[in-house]
Amino acid sequence: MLYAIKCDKTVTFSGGAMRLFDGFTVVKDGYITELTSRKPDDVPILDATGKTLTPGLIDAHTHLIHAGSREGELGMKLAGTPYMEILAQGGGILSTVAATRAASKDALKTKALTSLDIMLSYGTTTVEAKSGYGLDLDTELKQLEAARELGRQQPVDIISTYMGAHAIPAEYKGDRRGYLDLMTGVVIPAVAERNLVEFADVFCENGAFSIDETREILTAAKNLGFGLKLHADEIEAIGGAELAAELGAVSAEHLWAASEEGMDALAKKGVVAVLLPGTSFYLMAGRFANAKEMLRRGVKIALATDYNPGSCPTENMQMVMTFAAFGMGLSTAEILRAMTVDAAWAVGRNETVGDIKPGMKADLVIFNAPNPDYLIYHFGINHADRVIKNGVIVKGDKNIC
Ligand code: IZC
Ligand code: ZN
Repeated sequence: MLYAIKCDKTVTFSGGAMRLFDGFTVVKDGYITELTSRKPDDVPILDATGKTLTPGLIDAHTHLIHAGSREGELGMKLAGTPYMEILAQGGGILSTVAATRAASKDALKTKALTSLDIMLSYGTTTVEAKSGYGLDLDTELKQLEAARELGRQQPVDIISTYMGAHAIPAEYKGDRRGYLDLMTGVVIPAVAERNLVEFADVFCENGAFSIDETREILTAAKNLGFGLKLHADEIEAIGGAELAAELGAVSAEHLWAASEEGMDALAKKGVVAVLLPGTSFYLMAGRFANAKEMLRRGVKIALATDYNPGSCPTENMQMVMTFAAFGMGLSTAEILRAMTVDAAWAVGRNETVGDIKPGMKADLVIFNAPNPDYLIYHFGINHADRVIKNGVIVKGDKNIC
């Protein structure tokens, strides 16, 4: 299939800074082949004049596959019970673990498919998905198989991450050593053998996994060829960012509490900081990751939803744009970069997606917005008019004339 999209506000990052190109983006057989200001001859035109064309959004941090929901904890949250306290009482993550263990693979897929459809409708074309609601071997494999099957069944690309180190399961309460041995000795090798994931992640936080435990788990995963990610310095600065740099992780995620030394370590090692301002909002944290300071220190940042049933139940990347602007003070250009070209680095897809330039996959969003600022300015609604995945219009009017 060959066509060209005509748009006067085409967001590209070729050459570094965000640029608005006025012209035609030529799409052939799922790829972008050319950006040209001259109308190509004999090619159908998709007219997006007066709208904004961006790369498909990349949501680099989600807990997509799970069962159940946690609105039952809303009252406790609003009364001020901290997130980690709800977990310590056996709720939080552990309540989603119970629901996910009880669910069939088909039930997990059906629920996640609804979320993927919502994501796509808001402009997300690539998503990272973490396991970690099974914790035991069978349920972790069930979650990861569900992700793999869904990746083949619907348009959004799914990049899988093993995150068994999300919480200590009830059956290992009082036996942390036993659970670490299960992960490193049984589950991680089984996941590797089935080639189910690209990355491993650990919830490295007081009340979850310590720095030394995180190092042990991620080293076992690294030895079996996994790329590394860490939930780091979300609530307390315990050195998660520094550990991400030490281990050569692809990304460190959350980072509200990251120290300046931690930020410098990320910059030095080229570890992408994946920031989740929706979670700051939803946990009523009263603070956001210091994105401006990270950028000043040369850290590459990505912005993602953290979609999960506890600390950020939303699939909507456009809402995250709003939180990033009004919570972190990021500019429109910084936000769009962090959801496209730099988010692609966080999931190891920088060669294929995240920018509008020849050779990239034609993953694109046409926003019903006269300019990029408008996306952030007029908040809380869905601006996506058409979503294109591998050159195919998957949301919105499918006609090209
Ligand atoms: O289910 O609460 N932070 N893990 C670490 C989460 C949030 C997901 C959840
Ligand atoms: Zn998370």
